[in-house]
Amino acid sequence: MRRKLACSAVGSLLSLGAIAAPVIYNNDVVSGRAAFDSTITGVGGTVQTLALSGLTSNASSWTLPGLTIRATDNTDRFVYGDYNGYRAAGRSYAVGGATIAIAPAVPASGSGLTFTFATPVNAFGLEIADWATCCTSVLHPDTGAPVGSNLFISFDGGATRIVANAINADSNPGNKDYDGDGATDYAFTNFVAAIDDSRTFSTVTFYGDGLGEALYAGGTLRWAAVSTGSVSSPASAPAPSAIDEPAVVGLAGMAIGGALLNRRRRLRWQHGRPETR
Ligand SMILES: [Ca+2]
Ligand SMILES: [Ca+2]
Repeated sequence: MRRKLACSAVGSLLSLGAIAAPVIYNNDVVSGRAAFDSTITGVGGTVQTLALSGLTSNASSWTLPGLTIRATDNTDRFVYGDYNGYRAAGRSYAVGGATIAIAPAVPASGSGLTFTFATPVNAFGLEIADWATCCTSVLHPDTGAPVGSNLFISFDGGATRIVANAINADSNPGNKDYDGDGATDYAFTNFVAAIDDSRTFSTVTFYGDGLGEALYAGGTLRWAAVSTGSVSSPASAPAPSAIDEPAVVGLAGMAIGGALLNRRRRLRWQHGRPETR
């Protein structure tokens, strides 16, 4: 009996861990869009898309159908209508619309963009241009983020997810051999997204921390609101009736506490400080 309970507890712990994990995308734009859309429609969701166009350049906010975008630090931003002329040239790796300039500075979060939705969402993706052209050796002792040029998505100012890390140009998944000649084509376009189906959120912030790096974000935006747990929790998650609830709450607390402790430990090592416990 005791052994049976222990096995059941481990199963619950793993399931709870799966529920808590956000789903992250970092792909070239073509496969990224497809993967995101497939995930959303696969759980019965509807993908909303908006190809950015007609945005006023050197402005700090833009009101659009279904959402507003603003520069998080309220500074004016340049709008790049067709990054590198890829759309005009018919390139498959072109971002799908205009992009807004981001020049990562300290604090990095302020140099990004804030998206506020009329109807709350829990899945959000956007297209990036010119990421990882430089600044992939930047240290981040202030935040504990990995070395390099990182991209982040945060829902409602809560937990911030690193959706991409570049330590060189080849870290950008949009730099690949598109024409099949055996040599990488350095397109410097990619798609990043995050899904947090624990609940829904009204604002999403996006930013990068590659200090000195210029990048552009937007293109075709994608968003959705999926059912709670539908993406992160596999269909094999235990039925609620099969679980002793107080025990699960305790295990969830332990799992979260353990994860936080591990994260703290990792951050300490990244800061180069000794363990204190
Ligand atoms: Ca760049
Ligand atoms: Ca090539």
